[in-house]
Amino acid sequence: MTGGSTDGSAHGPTDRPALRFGDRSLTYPELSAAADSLARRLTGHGRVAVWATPELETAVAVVAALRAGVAAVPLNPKSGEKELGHILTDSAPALVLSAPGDELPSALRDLTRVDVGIDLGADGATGGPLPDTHASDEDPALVVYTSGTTGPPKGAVIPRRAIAATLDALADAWQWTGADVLVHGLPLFHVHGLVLGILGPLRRGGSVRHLGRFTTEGVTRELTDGATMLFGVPTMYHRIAETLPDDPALAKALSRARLLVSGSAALPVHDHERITTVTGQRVVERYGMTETLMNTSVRADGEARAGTVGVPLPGVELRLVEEDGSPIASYDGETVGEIQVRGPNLFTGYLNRPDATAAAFTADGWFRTGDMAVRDPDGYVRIVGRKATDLIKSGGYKIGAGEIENALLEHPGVREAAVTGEPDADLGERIVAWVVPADPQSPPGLAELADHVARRLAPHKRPRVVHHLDALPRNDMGKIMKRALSRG
Ligand code: MCA
Ligand code: AMP
Repeated sequence: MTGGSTDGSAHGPTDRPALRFGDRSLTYPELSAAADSLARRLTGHGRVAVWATPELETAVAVVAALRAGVAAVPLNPKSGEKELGHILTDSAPALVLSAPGDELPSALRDLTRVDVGIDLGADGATGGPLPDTHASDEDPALVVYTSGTTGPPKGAVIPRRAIAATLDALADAWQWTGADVLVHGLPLFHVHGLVLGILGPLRRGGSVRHLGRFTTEGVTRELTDGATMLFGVPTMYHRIAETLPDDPALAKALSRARLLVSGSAALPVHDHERITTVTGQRVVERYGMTETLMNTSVRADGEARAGTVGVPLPGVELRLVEEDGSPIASYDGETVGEIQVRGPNLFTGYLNRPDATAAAFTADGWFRTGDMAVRDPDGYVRIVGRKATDLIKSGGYKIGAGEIENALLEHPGVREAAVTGEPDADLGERIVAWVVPADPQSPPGLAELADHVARRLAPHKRPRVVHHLDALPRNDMGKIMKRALSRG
């Protein structure tokens, strides 16, 4: 398996850009200078928070934390006050790293702020070699917050070993090398955009060009100008599929790409087909999770099969289990079971949540993903659904119904609330709020509730539809019957 260093330090002097964000870029020597200079200030600290804007400074901050052997907690810069408060209390970072001009919310004002400098030049690494961090492979590299069905998000502790293992397995599956130039427009506070999208190219010694925000124009420009790979969530590929018929430049750019990869949610077969028809390219799907990093992928040298997430990556053990936990012995492409995985790609646990960590694993170390799938006789995995209906995937973000319900209940105009996901061609699923107003004469409207949730949690967690009801349908035990809601 191919090696490398996740923090880019194994790649010798080269004038090739390691990172490019808009018109700002860093070569490997410049990245080393900036990251080492920052790393010296981090060594010996506990966890550090990173204000994860889609900018060069975020990448430098995370690389510096890796070099210092300090765990980084990426923060969504659009986090609302409640979500941010929870993450800060739970992860207790020693410092917050941010770009010099960034305005930070009041919740972060008590933390010591360290500005990330990037303009040191290739010779800017003063102060001698980095002190030895003594970081072991099992030490945490990242703590990434991820939603569950109820309660606030949990911090998945991702060790250095998992990042290395997953990136090297993907290199094997995708024939990913230092010659690749990746383009992406994903946020940098989740695994997809940060681990695959930033640390991936650095481990290979390649380049990444971040778009700041996803646009089809940006994709066209970069793929026309030498980029070889594109990573995106299905919403991005859906927008590409919608644009393609009227955009020959986009079609041409995509047809030149070496590899188009989709993940974080299922890419509908219709979008696969529309893209293939116009560009001749088959989008490769891979399946992962914050807790497991990447589990399966369609291989670059394998048969592309739309609607599947391919085969287990090297080093990943994958099985399907029945309701009672017994493994399904033979794969017929029809029998549905829960996916369980085991391997060096897994996280070590949820921060401060031994209960949740214990519940997530079987006694013999398999991680329960909660994803339901069938497996073809030749090993290809097809995800068919999720065990928990209270988890919503919208735009590739995992969102717990419970956390939105709790936020809605904090609005004075809401007496009762239930949240469901419903199919959405663009987002995959959209968040729907079912609300019993405190005052039926003046029920809170969509904009009001969307703003309320966006301010408290994050904009992507806001409801896109609100229904007002006289009462929520409940069973004899008083439990809300969400299926009755979704049927209208
Ligand atoms: C709208 N906005 C608001 C409000 N309404 N802000 C405050 N209050 C409001 N009421 C803002 C939004 O913040 C956003 O700002 C803009 O208006 C548009 O919002 P929205 O419609 O939600 O966004 P979009 O442009 O439609 O976004 C689609 C997207 C996005 C770009 C596909 O969903 C996205 O980036 N998804 C990626 C998720 C991801 O990376 N998941 C990976 C998880 P602005 O435009 O300024 O942002 S990791 C994972 O799943 C595993 C490991 C795996 O397998 O990968
Ligand atoms: P997250 O916790 O945000 O990391 O989301 C992980 C979840 O995203 C998985 O448990 C799956 O439900 C879903 N997911 C990721 N990739 C895919 C894919 N290619 N197809 C279907 N679902 C996916």
